[in-house]
Amino acid sequence: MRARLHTTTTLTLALALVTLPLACSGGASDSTTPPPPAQVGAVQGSVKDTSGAGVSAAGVTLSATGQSGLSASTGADGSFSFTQVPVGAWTATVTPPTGFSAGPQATAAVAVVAGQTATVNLTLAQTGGTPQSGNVGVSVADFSFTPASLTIAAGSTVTWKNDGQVTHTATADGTEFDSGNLASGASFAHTFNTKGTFKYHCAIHASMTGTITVQ
Ligand SMILES: [Cu+2]
Repeated sequence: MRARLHTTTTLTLALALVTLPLACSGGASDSTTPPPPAQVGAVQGSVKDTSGAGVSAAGVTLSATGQSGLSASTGADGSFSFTQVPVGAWTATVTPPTGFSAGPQATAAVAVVAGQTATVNLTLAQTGGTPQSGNVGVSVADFSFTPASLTIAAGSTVTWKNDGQVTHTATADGTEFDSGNLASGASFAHTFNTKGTFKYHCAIHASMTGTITVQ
């Protein structure tokens, strides 16, 4: 008798547990609400080179699944803007003009919200031409170096700055340099006096690699 009572109680409890989530999920349907009218927002931003200078006359496109693409061109200061962009998840991509190459920051995701202006900043790496000299910056992000490939004149100093949120390093594959751990916001400089190609990586994230070519 005692055993039977126990079984019944357990069964009731189990049923209550099964029924509870069903009761909670009921009534969530809002099929009576009419669909909202098409809504739009705006996107603005800039295209810069790795020294922070604006890149003019660069083509920027916005694309999103199920939407027609939008395109614009950067002004003299590298800025661009889009208006009347349908709400949704868009991807902004810059096509590098002559003298520039697309780095990991040539594409960025941008969420467009009704009535609001989203900002997206893109970065291109300089290519060819004379090697950079003096103080040259490399941005360390989560999880890439920009520019990943850099050509400098012998005697130039490269400064890596951790613009990401997590700790990274700039560590030569050889023995030329090693920043040690760079916390978010920290930087490390190394002067390259010897010509050659120096590959490096992040000692924490093996997929982060870069190359410094000294001419
Ligand atoms: Cu890293």
